[in-house]
Amino acid sequence: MRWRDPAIAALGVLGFAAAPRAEEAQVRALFAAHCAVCHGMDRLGGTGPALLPSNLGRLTREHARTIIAQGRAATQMPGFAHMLAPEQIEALVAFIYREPETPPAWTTADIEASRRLFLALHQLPARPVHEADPLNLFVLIEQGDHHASIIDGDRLVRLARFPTPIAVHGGPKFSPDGRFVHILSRDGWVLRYDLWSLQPVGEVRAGINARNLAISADGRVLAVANSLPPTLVLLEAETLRPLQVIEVRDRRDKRSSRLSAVYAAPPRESFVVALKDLPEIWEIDWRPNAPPVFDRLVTRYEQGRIEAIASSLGPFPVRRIEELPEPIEDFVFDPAWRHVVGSSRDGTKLRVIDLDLGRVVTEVPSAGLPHLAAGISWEREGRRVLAFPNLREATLTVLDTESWQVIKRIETIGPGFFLRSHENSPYAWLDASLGGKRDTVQVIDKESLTIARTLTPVPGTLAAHTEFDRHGRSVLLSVGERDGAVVVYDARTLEEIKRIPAAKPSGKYNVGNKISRSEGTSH
Ligand code: DHE
Repeated sequence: MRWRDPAIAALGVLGFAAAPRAEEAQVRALFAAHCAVCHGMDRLGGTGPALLPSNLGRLTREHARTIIAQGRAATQMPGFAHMLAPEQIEALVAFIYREPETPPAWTTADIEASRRLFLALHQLPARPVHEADPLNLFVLIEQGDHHASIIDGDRLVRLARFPTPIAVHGGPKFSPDGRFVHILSRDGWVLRYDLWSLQPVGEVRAGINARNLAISADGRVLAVANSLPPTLVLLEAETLRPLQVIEVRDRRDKRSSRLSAVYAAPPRESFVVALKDLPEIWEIDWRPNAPPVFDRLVTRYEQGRIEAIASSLGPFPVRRIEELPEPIEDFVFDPAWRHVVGSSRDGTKLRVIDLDLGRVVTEVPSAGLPHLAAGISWEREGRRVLAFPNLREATLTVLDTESWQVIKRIETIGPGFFLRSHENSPYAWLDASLGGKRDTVQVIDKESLTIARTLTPVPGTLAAHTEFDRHGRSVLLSVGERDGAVVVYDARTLEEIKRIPAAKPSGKYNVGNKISRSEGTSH
């Protein structure tokens, strides 16, 4: 696979911001001698991850220093303490956290050059090579050694395990028939994997630092939201061929913006994109050369009320919703896909944006930095509610989706990241991984909005992401760091039924729940 191939270590040498000349030459020489073979002379990554400030955002300098000195367990990164003096290690740390003088580019040609198709569609079997229910498989991301596992959701056994790009983040996205899964790494690599024949079929690098990806409801187009460069990349899913690279800039072409996230809105036949540095949301029609979303809206609403303006950028028309009070940090759709609920940067306000009218229609005060991407909904007392955890407050917020009023803030044992449920379950599961009780999850009664059970699967060990199987019978919970496990619970009795060993398991994603757009999971 390409991200493991040293040949990808690119050759171009980028400059970097001012440091005294002799020191600069020395650190360059050090980097070239010891690091470039795996991380690329341009620091864009190769067999090792990219070493640019945007890609290192989650790594402290202290940790970086330790990794350079002592290496990184379960990776090919060796320690250099026996070869390099502490000052040299320090200089390398300073170097990799320095912005390049020229922002690195990743053009359509770079994307195309990184693309490899291992197997074409006609070379793949016509039916699954395994006996498991293809719609009850889980894709489990194991960050400990950069692998993914395919778990049979009925027998709760591992069917396959394969290497992924380094540092996979966010939800993989499935083709509408559930056959293919697309996995994205923080360094922008997309891996397409066939869940019927249990083998990777292709890979491409869509950007240098990516946020997330989405897939169109017809399964034909993938959209990758990048931070570096600030682009939205549209790929043909079957071949991973770049279809269009959209530079994210304001209308006057003056300011560019990183992207926060892209999500698919199937009833609208569009991708909806939140911009991180500009107060805009974009909607992109995923049918190439289709009439812009704007034109279709005009037929439904009188023109004067529509504030969005259409602009056409190549074959995929972009509709801009502009002049929002500030950029949207994180968002979730309402169950009707008409509105997005987005949070302000400081997390003190939720803004409900009507996608058809193209403007904010309601503001709701909030606190604790809502994690809206983790939001799920369900029917309660004849009304649909939307619930989401808060990253800086030990609460779960429950909103009414008609009045947009807060029904309840449920106090929990600690701030959490992930929330999950299923149509067939009376419970929602929430971790507390951002607080002192990171080994504990809580099970919330969706009707009474109270805590039904508090579970600590392995005391002292991180317990985080959960996902139900497609029938809502069992719940799989990621526990632990390097030598961790997926702990399986009976969704009704809340008793543990099995442990599947896993290397630092993070997210796991059930095919059936994802392709049916189950109300209890993220999309
Ligand atoms: Fe995530 C999903 C953003 C840190 C694990 N995370 C997402 C998504 C976004 C996001 C926009 C939705 C993508 C999708 O599914 O299409 N995450 C962010 C951040 O902005 C943040 C706070 C900072 C950052 O470093 O980017 C962040 N995320 C983390 C972590 O530290 C986590 C716990 C460990 C990790 O892998 O880096 C983490 N994020 C996850 C996981 C999902 C995710 C497991 C998928 C959730 C799901 O069930 O769909």
